Amino acid sequence: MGADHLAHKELLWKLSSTYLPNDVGSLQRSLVRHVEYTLARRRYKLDDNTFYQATAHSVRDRLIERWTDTQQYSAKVGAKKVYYLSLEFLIGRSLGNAVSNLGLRGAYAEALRQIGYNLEDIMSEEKEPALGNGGLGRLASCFLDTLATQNYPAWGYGIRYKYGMFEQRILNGQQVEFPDYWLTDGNPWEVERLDVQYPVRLFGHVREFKDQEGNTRYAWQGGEVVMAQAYDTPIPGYGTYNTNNMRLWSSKPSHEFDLASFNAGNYYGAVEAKERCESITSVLYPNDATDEGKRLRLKQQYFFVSATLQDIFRRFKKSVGRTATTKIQDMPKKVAIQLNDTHPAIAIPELMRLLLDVEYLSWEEAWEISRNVFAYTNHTILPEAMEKWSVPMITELLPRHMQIIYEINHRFLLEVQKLWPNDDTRLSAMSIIEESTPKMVRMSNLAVIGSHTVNGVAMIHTKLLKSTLFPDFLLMWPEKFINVTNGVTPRRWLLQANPALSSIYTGMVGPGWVNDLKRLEPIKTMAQDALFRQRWRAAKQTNKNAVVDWLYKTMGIQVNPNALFDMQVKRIHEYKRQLLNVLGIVHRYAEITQATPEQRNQMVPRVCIMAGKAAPGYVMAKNLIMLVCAVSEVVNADAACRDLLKVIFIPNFNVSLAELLIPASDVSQHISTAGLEASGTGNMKFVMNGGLIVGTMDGANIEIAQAIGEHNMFTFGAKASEVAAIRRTMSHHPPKIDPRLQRATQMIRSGVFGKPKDGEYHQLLDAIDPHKDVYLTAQDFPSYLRAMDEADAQFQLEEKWTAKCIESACSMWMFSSDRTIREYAAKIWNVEPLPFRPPKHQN
Ligand code: NBY
Repeated sequence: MGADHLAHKELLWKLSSTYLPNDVGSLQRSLVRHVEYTLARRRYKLDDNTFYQATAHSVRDRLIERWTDTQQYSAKVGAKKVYYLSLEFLIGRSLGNAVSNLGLRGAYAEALRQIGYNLEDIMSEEKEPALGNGGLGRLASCFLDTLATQNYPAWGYGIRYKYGMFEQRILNGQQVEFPDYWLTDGNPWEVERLDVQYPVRLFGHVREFKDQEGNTRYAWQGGEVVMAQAYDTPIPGYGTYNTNNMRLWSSKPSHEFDLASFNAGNYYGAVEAKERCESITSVLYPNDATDEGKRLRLKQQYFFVSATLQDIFRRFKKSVGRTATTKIQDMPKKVAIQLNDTHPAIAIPELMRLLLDVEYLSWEEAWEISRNVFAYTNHTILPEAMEKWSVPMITELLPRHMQIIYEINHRFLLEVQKLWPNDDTRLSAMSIIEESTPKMVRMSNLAVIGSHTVNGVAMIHTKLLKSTLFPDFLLMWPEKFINVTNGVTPRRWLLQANPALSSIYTGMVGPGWVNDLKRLEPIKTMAQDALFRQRWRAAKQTNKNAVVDWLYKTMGIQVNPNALFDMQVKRIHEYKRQLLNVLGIVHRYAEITQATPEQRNQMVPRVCIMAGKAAPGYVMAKNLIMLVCAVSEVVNADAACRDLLKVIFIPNFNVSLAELLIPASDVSQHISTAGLEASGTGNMKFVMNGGLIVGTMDGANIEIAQAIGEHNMFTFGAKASEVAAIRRTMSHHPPKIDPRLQRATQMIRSGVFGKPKDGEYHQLLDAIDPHKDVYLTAQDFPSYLRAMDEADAQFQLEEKWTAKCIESACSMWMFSSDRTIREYAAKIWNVEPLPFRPPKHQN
């Protein structure tokens, strides 16, 4: 038996241990094999979609071998792992990313070409998973790419929503939302792990009892049990074998649940219960900056957190079993959990519950472990975005967690009282519980108290976080608060999105820049080289031409490829001030229509592109889209504008569209009211791709200006330090309205762009009345126009402009997520890279 077993093992090893060959012929055989055996089709001229499926499966095979080996290796070594918990991962399309990270782009392109297919066309067949709202979800995906590339043992955990971010269509000039069922053709990038399922309890009650030592213990019982089913997606690093995992949970009914209802003879009840279970992970909430407080959302959060912690716990305990010297108290040596905003913060009481009620630790021991495991990233200081759950809701859904939260708060407030006796104001500000009716649980306070480190996402944001959101906590724990400025992955946002510029870079400094962006710095001196500037402009023109073709093909709009391409593409929000942009466009339109032919000859032609989704319930944001579409219709039809001005709202902005648009921009706008945009990450992508930005001194714009030089950015507007005073003054001393703003608003109000029946435009414009101009739109209008004029003027100095773009793009290394993640690893997680290298004889 023993000998047999060994022989079997050896044979198995021999059969499975070599990596697949990657020469063109082998790739072709793999493609055809998948067409025939995975997709069950043959002997037809197959469409691009079928070949997309086959290519994806062939690439997936190559990901899986590295992935399983990496995971086995890190388990064997027992390395500390990072777990990035996020309700959102906006991964974008996978095929291009996978072939390029595997170093197989050329080979696949050739393999496909020889059999009559084009890799680019095949890639555009992929439907992108939109499992996130915007910046926060995309950041999580950039982080996963970097974590894999830099060989950190790290997993992402999230939800496999059946319906992602809604599809936006524009019907009659208005946003209409359509469900995004992204799984219609199946998903070749995921592996359903039927062996990885956990029960998750909801509702029920808490039973109190004494254990054998006479300690009071609690058990959470009854209620409903839902199953969490794991789906894994390999996350390949660039130029490394290391392949990490993103594990997303899907909800499904548990068997017990079904049986109970069936046995009670309640067939319809059983089916209904099944539906209820599945609804937990059915849809992504499409709000990017307001807290909806919906019960289903809390269910989602707890469902995903509970499954994730059970999974982490199981893996940790397995490793404890392996080494025998590790104890449960060593969890912080093996596990670092990063909370992406407060959305997964219920993990703090959940880990406490596991340690207290399941592991039977004392409160002090449990709290010590828990606090050393968790860290929390804050992404906003907008009050309306702060998550709060009503105490009655948590009590009903998670009764044991409510008890634990009260206990955390009780012990914490005792500490506060010791530090500041008789300071009730401070006590109520720091309390996890807000004493309103009903009482509310402030998730941000819970997250701060339960984490060892709290970070903001750009310097100014961290400063405001400390001074306005958590000043008392800062006094108590000054070392807890740190800044880690955001970054974006150069793999997707340069190498993949901008092949024209990438090949210039690689030609200059070799391919090493892709995971070491600092290597671009020497190229800055090339800004003085006329020939190089010409090549640079040619690359930009290639990217602009691609957008010109796309606009014509998909929207039937013709634009002047030599115009200045101006873009503002991001979620629609009052604080992001798309209205300022529209008012600027209306002003420009007025100037054009009133200009003499000679004056028109002097004007710089512009293509103004806007895109972004409005949350379905956000009236002002939807009104804004309506106005943009109306302005676009009038301007584009006006012969006076012809080649001088085009206004385009591109529907359904997503990651793939961003990859098309960003490389083609000359100027992009990042014009939030100072102090309100935590960081922004689009700003980084645009500058890396050789665009210049018009921006306020807000978020990461400030650090970008520092890195590229202020002379390379068109900055304007009130500073964050001035905003409060300006707001105070305006109510009694409203500033005089700029006559150009007066004219623009007058045009809109008088119906130049139509008169929608519900006064939508009036609603937009009333909000910038100089008495109550909350977002300082009217206030900043004159300096905004000055910045735009400056951009126009500079754009005409072609050579100087190109030099600015080169200097800026090649100064952006610190905005690579590679730098960001190194900081997280050193300052927060205390983890080291663990490169996995396959045995020599394989590849
Ligand atoms: O996170 C964004 C910030 O606005 C941006 O400045 C920053 O660069 C980026 C990355 O740090 N925040 C963001 O995208 N937030 C959301 O998408 C979001 C999603 C859901 C909810 C709140 C915010 N929610 O409460 O459900």
